[in-house]
Amino acid sequence: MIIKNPQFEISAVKKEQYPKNGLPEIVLVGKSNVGKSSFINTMINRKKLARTSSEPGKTRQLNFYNMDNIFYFVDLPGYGYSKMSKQEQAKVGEFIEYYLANRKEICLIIFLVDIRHKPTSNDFLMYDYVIRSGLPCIIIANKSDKIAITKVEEATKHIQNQLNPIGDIPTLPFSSERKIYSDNVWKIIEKYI
Ligand SMILES: Nc1nc2c(ncn2[C@@H]2O[C@H](COP(=O)(O)OP(=O)(O)O)[C@@H](O)[C@H]2O)c(=O)[nH]1
Ligand SMILES: [Mg+2]
Repeated sequence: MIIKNPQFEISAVKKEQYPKNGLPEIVLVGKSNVGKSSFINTMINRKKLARTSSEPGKTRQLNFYNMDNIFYFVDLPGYGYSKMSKQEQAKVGEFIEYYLANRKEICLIIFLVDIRHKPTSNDFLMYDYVIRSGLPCIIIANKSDKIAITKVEEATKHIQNQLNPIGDIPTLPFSSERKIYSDNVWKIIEKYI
């Protein structure tokens, strides 16, 4: 899919501000710095439509990016930000859980982890919320440019084995530096919209 006119629509801090047009939403979930904003930019070939700096203060902010009035990418606050207090982190977790459980427009959750590392305890916790929400989900093993290209398939499989040993959740490599992975992700996204 080629998005012609991607637009940042709103940073919503309360649910009254969420879009009311009923377009399907594809939600990016992952810890701070894993590459959620970069993922959006790479998928639409823009350098900085989605802001890639983490703003740990804005724990309840959802950024809605309108993709040609076909769907939204929704950039969620990252969890596990090291400078956040335990209390703040718990609040982010609750907020994300509430949004996932109640927002009818969500058609797919894109769960990002770092291909180089074992998922963190926060990753496992958040993955659990995602699965319990019952919503369709895919796992993205991001930053795959950081490992040798010949290791990517094996490392992706390894991430899947850790999070989803049954193997029923599609798990794909991705990199904001290497464009080659976007097409496969687009194919999946198109199916869910
Ligand atoms: N090498 C590499 N760096 C990445 C990739 N994706 C994101 N980054 C970098 O990781 C940092 C955090 O990215 P960002 O998109 O802001 O993460 P977010 O907090 O999850 O939204 C930035 O410095 C990005 O340039 C990737 O696929 N490969
Ligand atoms: Mg971000």
